[in-house]
Amino acid sequence: MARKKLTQRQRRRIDARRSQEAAKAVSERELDALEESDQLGPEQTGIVVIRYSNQADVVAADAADDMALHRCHLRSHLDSLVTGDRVVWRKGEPYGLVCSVLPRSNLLERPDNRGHARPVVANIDRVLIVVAAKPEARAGLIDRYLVACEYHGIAAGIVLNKIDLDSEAVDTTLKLVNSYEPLGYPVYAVSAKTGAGIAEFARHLQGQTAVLVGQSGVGKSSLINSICPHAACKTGDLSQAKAKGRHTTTTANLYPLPDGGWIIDSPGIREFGLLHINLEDVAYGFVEFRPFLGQCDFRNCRHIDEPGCTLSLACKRSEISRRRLDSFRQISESLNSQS
Ligand SMILES: Nc1nc2c(ncn2[C@@H]2O[C@H](COP(=O)(O)OP(=O)(O)OP(=O)(O)O)[C@@H](O)[C@H]2O)c(=O)[nH]1
Ligand SMILES: [Mg+2]
Ligand SMILES: [Zn+2]
Repeated sequence: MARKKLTQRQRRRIDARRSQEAAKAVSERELDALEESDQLGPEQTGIVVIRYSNQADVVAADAADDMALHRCHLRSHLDSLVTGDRVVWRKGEPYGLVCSVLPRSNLLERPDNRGHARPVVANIDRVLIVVAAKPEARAGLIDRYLVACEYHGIAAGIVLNKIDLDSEAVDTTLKLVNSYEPLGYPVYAVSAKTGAGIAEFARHLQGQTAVLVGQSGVGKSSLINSICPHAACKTGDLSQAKAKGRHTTTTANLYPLPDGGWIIDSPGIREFGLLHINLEDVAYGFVEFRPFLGQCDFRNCRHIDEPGCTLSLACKRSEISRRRLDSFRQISESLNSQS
């Protein structure tokens, strides 16, 4: 059945009602009373599995004993809590309480509709960029993700999913993803549908916290389902006509891996803004450019058409690829139009 579209007014009314309920649900005084009552268990460490407006689902950090999700209230100072955060929390029925957040090793953000940074996931060991032949992989998007990973100092890898599809399209995409391997990014070619390459991929994930990112419809949730038998992530059909994904996953969600470690499903995104990142950081985010940086004739060289630009020269000598240099220039242009 087709879902009816809400009018703006209806949506505003719903939002207002939700925020009234939220305000009711988390008065600090009630949380004080809860904390002082004997209804909560002892403090323990946990990991945020999914974040709701004023609550979060938490799993015990030592999940080997207890894989259950515990819905918890949040103290008001914990407003920026995201999936992957390590927290101190206390078990309780029906709700436990998150008392504090432990220091983060990193935080990935993306811009919201107004261009403000919105935190998405924290404490990531590895970002895995998932692409497919359908929806068509966009090299520029891969590069933007990689720049963000390099900026945050997070290891990255590339996963080509749906290798079961029509071989010509898969070959083109494979060529693209394989070009990242010499740059130091591991590449995996898999099919969530047939299971090809999945066992080896899963072995590489063991013991880490990885987040799957990438366009909607590339099969991030399907991959998690094929690796974690109990995950049961919702997956969505691709619109055949446009070969363009709709967003099925709407919030970041963490799943335990069968042999230890965690994997995070994230909502598909079309754009990956590079907030707060300047041109130098972008250039540094192209790892193979690094040996050439700081050597252009002009100190403030933008590496576009300046004379004596070592990047342009390196490209002419095929020491860096034309495609990656063009991609760098596109990102640099988009930074200009942001500021
Ligand atoms: N042929 C083929 N189809 C796949 C494969 N993996 C996923 N799909 C299909 O691709 C579609 C999208 O899969 P999802 O797992 O929902 O994609 P997603 O990346 O999680 O999408 P969002 O949640 O919207 O970001 C579904 O129809 C899946 O059945 C695969 O390996 N081969
Ligand atoms: Mg999904
Ligand atoms: Zn230059």
